[in-house]
Amino acid sequence: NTEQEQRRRLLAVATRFPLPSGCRFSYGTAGFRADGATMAPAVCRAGILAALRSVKLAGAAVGIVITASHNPVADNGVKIADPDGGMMAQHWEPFADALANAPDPDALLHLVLQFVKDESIPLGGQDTAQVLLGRDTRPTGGYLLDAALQGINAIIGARAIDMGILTTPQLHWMVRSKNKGIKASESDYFTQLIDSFRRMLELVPKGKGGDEFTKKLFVDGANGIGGLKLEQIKAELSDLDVIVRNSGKEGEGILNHMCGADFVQKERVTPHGFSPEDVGVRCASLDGDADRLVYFHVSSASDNRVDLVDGDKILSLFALFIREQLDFINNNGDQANKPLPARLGIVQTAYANGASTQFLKSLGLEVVFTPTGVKYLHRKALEYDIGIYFEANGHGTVVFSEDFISQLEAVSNELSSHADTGSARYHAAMRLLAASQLINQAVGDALSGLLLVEAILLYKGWSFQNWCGLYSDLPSRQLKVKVMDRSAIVTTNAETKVSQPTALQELIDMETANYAQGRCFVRPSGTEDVVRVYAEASTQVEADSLAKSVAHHVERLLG
Ligand code: G16
Repeated sequence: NTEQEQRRRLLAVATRFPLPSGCRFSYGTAGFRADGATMAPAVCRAGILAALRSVKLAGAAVGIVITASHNPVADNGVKIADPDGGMMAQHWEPFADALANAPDPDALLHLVLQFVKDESIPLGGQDTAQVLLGRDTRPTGGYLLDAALQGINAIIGARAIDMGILTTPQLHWMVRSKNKGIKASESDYFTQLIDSFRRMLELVPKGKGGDEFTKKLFVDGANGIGGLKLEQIKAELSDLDVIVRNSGKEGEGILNHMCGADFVQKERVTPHGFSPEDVGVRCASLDGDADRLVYFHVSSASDNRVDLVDGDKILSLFALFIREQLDFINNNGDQANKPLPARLGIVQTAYANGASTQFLKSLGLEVVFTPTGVKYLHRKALEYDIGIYFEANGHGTVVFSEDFISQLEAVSNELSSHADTGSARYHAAMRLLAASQLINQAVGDALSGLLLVEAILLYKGWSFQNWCGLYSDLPSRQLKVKVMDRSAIVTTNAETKVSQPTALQELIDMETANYAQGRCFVRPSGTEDVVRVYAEASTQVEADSLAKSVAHHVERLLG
């Protein structure tokens, strides 16, 4: 019977993908991640989990991406997307952890059956689940995709749909679109991006003064999937002259090695393939699965340092633009027009440069903090009519509430019915509608983020320097420390304080007190086996020294 068949399938797949002895997987900041060669059991079980999640949610599409994002090429991992395109709901994480670590087939079967009972998941039906799959360009991707497929197929009634080699945000977008009943292929994704980008450009006021914008843009593709996808569409972006380096093509270099958003943001030097000769050109950098975006400029012709525009400054640009459009809509001097009240919220993490937070607050914006991880920021941003979130490392997006979008549509319809399509109010409403189409509302997306940045710079007539000069970052330093067991560090207060070991926070406070504008925190990474140390101070030498002394304390206390 069906129940027996279900048990048989689960036991069979668990037998095919045994957990190696001594192996322990942990659901971290963005799913499971480790050496790609060891990942098959965790990925197979993520397949089981995704299928169960889809059954639980009445067959809504769920997503799996095989990627280790910014990590080195030998690593791999798995990210799971919920039906709204966001990260998997956090209350399923303990089950994900337990399932990945079930020591033998019987334990796995018992765990699944118990969970299915507790969550009232109706197993055994036909066509009860669908899971969309994507993977990045890592060499272990194909083999891990097969493990995921076997996991999904272990659940009766589950259908796996392989969407191919994609950026992570493409797959999240596809899951969201499919569940909204919108066409969800890769070409639909590109069409939406290109069309809304063009609409943004059509709305740039003619003859706007101070035009410092230049068409040329160099993009560091991290030798990953983002560069390859950008190559596919760049011919359609005729207002830009895009040149992709580290594009991921054969022979260009190794994924994320000396290149990519993580490298540029942490090291503040030019990525591989860029040189001092690039002075004066606007440059952008993506990470390996294209869910992070930073910009940079080669500082001088004599060395390889860069001026960085990180996630905080991308956020600031988006916030300025959106606030300006809201002002056009609301302060139009015509009493007949009803205002459009919108709660605009900014979400950051402890890594946000202190100068960025001060800048945003000086604009009168509401700024809130969450722990590191898109899963926390995204959820917080959804509490607003317009929520803008970014991590300093370049992960972020803008989310618009459905209610606010309907109100914008009502404003634009009303104005066009009065033949008022030349007004600033109309143009502002249309710009926000185009931006809501351009930006990927499922998750941070380097490609859609890049196009929104370019459209806003063009609209403002801004050069890289205009943008970079919005405020000056406080000098900062980030270090990684290898310890025996990073889980020994427990943090609180959006990761700004260590609650365990208590001695560590006392030492951090003591060190920080020695520096003007000093700020420092430590936290265990959820994607790498390291503890991260972040320090800020009024000079670079001081930020370096604060980070170094705190890193020593971490090493000494945790071995
Ligand atoms: C993932 C998460 C991000 C997070 C980053 C680093 O990014 O999606 O939200 O900032 O990990 O996390 P941690 O400091 O815990 O290692 P990605 O680009 O690696 O998928």
